[in-house]
Amino acid sequence: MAEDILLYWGSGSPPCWRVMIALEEKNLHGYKSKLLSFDKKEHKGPEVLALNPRGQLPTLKHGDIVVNESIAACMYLELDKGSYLAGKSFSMADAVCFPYVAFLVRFGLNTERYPRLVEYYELVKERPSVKASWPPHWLENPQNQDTIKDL
Ligand SMILES: N[C@@H](CCC(=O)N[C@@H](CS)C(=O)NCC(=O)O)C(=O)O
Repeated sequence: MAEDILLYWGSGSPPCWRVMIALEEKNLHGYKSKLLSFDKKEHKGPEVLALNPRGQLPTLKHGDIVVNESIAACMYLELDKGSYLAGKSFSMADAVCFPYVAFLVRFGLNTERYPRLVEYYELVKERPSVKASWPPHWLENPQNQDTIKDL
């Protein structure tokens, strides 16, 4: 897997750094990387803009999959099937983060573009604690919206 990963990053950027820590912790030492200069505005060059229209770093590319948000990149590196945010067991991290994941799905997250996130969503939404607290008006109207479908 490591050799299929390409990370565009900038020195001293906390979002970049967290992805690099995650890559090391996952023993993906052989990953490819491109260090770009913020001073020279290299993050606004065509190579990055083609992958990340916001022209921000980090940008993580794994094969055809591009992950631009650093926390999403960390999650991408973490999420095996059946994995919660902090490993094989449900933890407070899931309680803190899941409502926002569900919010994204509710408002039309492009499920084809974010398959790992959807796997996580499907896993957690079945938990009794989550079912017991599901927003009542979502139950009344289960139809998801398409506000962010192009994201
Ligand atoms: N929410 C993004 C933030 C990324 C971000 O703000 N990166 C900064 C460097 S720390 C950047 O590329 N700034 C240049 C710009 O916004 O033009 C993430 O976590 O990946």
